[in-house]
Amino acid sequence: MSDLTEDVLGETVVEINYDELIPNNVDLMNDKQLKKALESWQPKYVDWWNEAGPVNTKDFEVYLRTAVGVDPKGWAKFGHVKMPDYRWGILLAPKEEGRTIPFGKHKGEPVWQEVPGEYRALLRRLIIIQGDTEPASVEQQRILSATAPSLYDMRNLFQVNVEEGRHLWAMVYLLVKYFGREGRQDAEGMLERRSADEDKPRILGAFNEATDDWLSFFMFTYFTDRDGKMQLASLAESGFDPLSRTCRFMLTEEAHHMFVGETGVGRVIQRTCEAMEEAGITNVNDIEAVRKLGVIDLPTLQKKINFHVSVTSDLFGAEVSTNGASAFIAGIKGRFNETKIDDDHQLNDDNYTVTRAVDGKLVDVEETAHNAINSRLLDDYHDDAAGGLGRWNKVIKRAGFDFKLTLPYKGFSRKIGTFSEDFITPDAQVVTEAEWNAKKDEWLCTDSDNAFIQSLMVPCKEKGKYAGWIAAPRVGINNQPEDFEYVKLF
Ligand code: BYC
Ligand code: FE
Ligand code: FE
Repeated sequence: MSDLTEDVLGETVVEINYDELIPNNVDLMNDKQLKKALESWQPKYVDWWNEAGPVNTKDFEVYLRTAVGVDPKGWAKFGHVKMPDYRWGILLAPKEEGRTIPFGKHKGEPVWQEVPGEYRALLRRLIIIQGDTEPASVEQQRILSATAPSLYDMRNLFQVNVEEGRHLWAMVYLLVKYFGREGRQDAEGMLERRSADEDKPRILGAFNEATDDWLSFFMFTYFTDRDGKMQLASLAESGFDPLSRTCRFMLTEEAHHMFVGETGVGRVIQRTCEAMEEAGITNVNDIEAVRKLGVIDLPTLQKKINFHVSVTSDLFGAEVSTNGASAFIAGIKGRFNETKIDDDHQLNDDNYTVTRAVDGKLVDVEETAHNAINSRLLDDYHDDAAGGLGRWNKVIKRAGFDFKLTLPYKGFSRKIGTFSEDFITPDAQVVTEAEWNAKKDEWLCTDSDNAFIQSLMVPCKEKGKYAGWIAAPRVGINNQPEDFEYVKLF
């Protein structure tokens, strides 16, 4: 049996062929060289997964969704899968006939199906950076299954992990298919670097931070996977069509990762509010009293938000960047929602306002729109991230507590870019280094905050049951009943 069929245009293979070692909709069967290169990379990938992926999960059967098509309605099939038997595939969104480069100096020209020579280095670098984050996140999350607060959450973790693994496949496909011998070497490099390794760390800062408790995991999937969304959306606009198509399909998976984060944090907040209500606590800042209930106090949640927003903001690079300008002008990386923006998409005479700290004050400075591409994406990210906070705050308000979670100012605790030398508070005050250090423990988790969170990380493996610090989800995955066995542990 073969699922391989051609679409009406007879050109793009849109169905996925699961008969091959590597499920794909890129007609791998008829591209001998690519097939050979990927089949030689595949066992190394599996070795990497076994060594650096989720610990002690070899025999688990997990209720996973697997992509069976690239049609947005109905691409997923659900079923229990033994983790190492998961089929990582190469899936691109369908080709859009007649697509033209949507922005930059080549705007309006037909999109590239091959790498344009003059942009080869630029493209390769972006694909490597994108690819590197994917296995990095799996490595960061590898120990979490041991302390999962429920089978439902454990399943969500694994779903995110296998899809991040697939995202690596997506970038490796591009490297191997379009960048020859160098690309094949880059593909090897993806499996050699390790998150937080002293000698061979992952490329970007946030991907070397620890994600060793479940609150960090939920914050990561809400805030850092959202950088994934913004970056992939910008790359989905690319004039290099294979990159665009790859990223468009990746974005459909990204939505679930952020759902896991948003609902995860929301359930933590809900449980905390319930516990405070039951205990008759009205002062949400009475951290001692709240922690005695075995739930995470709201001020600590705010500190976690502050941390994850600041390290994720660094992922946007310097606000003012000639790299960002080059990628935009070349038509390689656009803005968020580029094609929906109503302007000339070239921005040759446009400016963008970038904020800097000057003499103890925040001031707005006009930069060329090209140089400020990263700054704009960071601003779009902060707007996008605000939505979930609004919904989290509703949970707190509905429970009758007077407390509001906020996004820290974009300049807070930055290591990269315009604010990297400054000391800025979460509410956007420029202060001295001494003032900042004196207050730091009010804004970011201390060792004792982290130790408290860790103390709650006791696994809960009973069907339909949840650890005491987190509420049950409102609905099951794929509408499964409450006591569904999301992971069969062996
Ligand atoms: N840490 O001009 P600059 C995801 C480097 S997340 C360390 O400021 P540029 C996911 C930079 O590489 C999405 N180094 O920045 C989420 C450059 O080095 P070189 C990932 C950093 O290039 C969750 C130098 O500093 N995708 O998918 O304009 C789970 C100067 O760079 C950092 C992408 O990022 C940092 N934070 O923009 C799983 C998209 N920031 O080359 C997955 C592809 C900068 O001079 N990448 N540097 O040695 C890009 O678009 C750009 O490379 C960046 C940086 C936006 C990251
Ligand atoms: Fe990803
Ligand atoms: Fe993701």
